[in-house]
Amino acid sequence: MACPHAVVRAKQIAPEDLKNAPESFKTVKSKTKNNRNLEYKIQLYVDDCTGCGVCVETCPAKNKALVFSTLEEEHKKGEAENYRFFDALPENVLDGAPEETIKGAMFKKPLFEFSGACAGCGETPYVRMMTQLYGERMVIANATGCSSIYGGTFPTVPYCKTKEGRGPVWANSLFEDNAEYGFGMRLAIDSNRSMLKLNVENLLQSGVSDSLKSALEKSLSLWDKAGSDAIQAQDSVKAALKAEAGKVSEASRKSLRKVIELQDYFVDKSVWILGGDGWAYDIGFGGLDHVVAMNKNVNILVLDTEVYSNTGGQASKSTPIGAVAKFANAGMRLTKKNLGFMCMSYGNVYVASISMGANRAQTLKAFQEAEAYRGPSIILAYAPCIAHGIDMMKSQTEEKRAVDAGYWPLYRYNPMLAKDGKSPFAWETKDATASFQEFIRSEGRYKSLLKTAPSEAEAIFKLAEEDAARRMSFLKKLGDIM
Ligand SMILES: Cc1ncc(C[n+]2csc(CCOP(=O)(O)OP(=O)(O)O)c2C)c(N)n1
Ligand code: SF4
Ligand code: SF4
Repeated sequence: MACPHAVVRAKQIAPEDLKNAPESFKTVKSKTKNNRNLEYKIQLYVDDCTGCGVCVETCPAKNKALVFSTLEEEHKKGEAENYRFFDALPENVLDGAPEETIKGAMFKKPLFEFSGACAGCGETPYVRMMTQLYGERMVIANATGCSSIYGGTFPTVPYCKTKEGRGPVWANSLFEDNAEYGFGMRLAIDSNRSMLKLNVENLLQSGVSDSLKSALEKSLSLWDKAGSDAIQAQDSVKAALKAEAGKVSEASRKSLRKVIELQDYFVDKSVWILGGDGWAYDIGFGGLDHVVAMNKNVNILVLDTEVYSNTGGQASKSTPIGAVAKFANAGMRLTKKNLGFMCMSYGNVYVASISMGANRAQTLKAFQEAEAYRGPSIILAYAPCIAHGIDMMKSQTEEKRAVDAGYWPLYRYNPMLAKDGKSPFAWETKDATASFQEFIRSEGRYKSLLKTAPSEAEAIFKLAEEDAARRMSFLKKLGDIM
């Protein structure tokens, strides 16, 4: 889950699929409850490993399961043949490991792989995970920033597809209008789906073959579902539509043509609007605010590095007090904007603040709830970056340190719970177990204040701690008042 470059993959494998495995391809018995005697394998795609070391550092075992090795050594051991064999094996074998669990989600093929992000990037594990969950039917509007550069620097594109040809649809618009861009995609999908439904109803009325009729009726009965049943039903409709061509009456021909044109819309798309804090908190904020207030089903993922990373680390309204950034050379002096609260104040917006390395289960839950909520959702994801002046091998453990030190909050606000008479706000941040001062002073972006504003540094560090405590205590109280 932690590898920023999707190099570490896990699969369950049916024993019969191992018949032609290379000799060096080792597996162990899968521990899931399955009745196919499945084997389990973690494979590294060694040729695409950046050597960032995040996996080594993140491994929770006392005796680390992973150790550094050279590419030459791994080639000698046959790992190139191994990953090629692994890649060709059936994907998404989820027996005994439902997609809702971390294990199940990680058995799914990442549909974002080997991007050009910096080694150890804190943003990309979130993007990869999002594609494992929804990539087969997702549409992405990407704000300009690191995520658009590693997301699509032509001619390479890290977004990929399954063997069936399904994968994310991705596009990048301007920095200043990305939320609106994704909103437009939502409106277009909604319009295409209503047009499709209308034409299916016309077709059923004017008469079609029994096989097409039953396939269409099945898909209509799953209209609001997006799971594998709905995808299979859509595939059956597509096959039946192909067989129907040339057979239908004159009266049905126009509707049939329209249904064929829109046949990929039986299953709803999952719309994701991505970008950094420079986009979401600053330059694209007006549009983002407008879009969440429109109450349409869009998901927004803010990759929060607390600076404009792609242009070299300028301060944004997400930069906290004391952090040194461009345009805040002597340390940021104003508090970090509370974007989560601003969105929560509407009451109809799903909001989550997450940090993968601190709580993987909460991260997964936030993605799942955001996607399941049929209104606007926003996830604020803490993302360490080279601009923070840290050892990027520690990007995931730094996410945990930030939460342990009371620097970054974990919470979820789910409007659905309020509808059921429950409290919509879940405060998931434990009281700090580590020193705030130690945490910030270990990062270059704060430490450098001792050089850029030596006479004020100590006072500003104190202010930074007080301000973080104030923000935490404000958020913590929301459970009682929201
Ligand atoms: C209106 C506008 N202003 C400035 C830029 C230049 N620009 C491109 S990416 C970027 C930084 C993006 O920062 P952020 O949104 O925080 O994303 P990150 O790179 O941190 O992922 C800037 C300033 C632009 N493309 N458009
Ligand atoms: S070293 Fe980095 S890129 Fe290579 S497998 Fe580990 S986490 Fe992934
Ligand atoms: S600059 Fe930061 S956010 Fe951008 S790719 Fe590098 S580590 Fe990731």
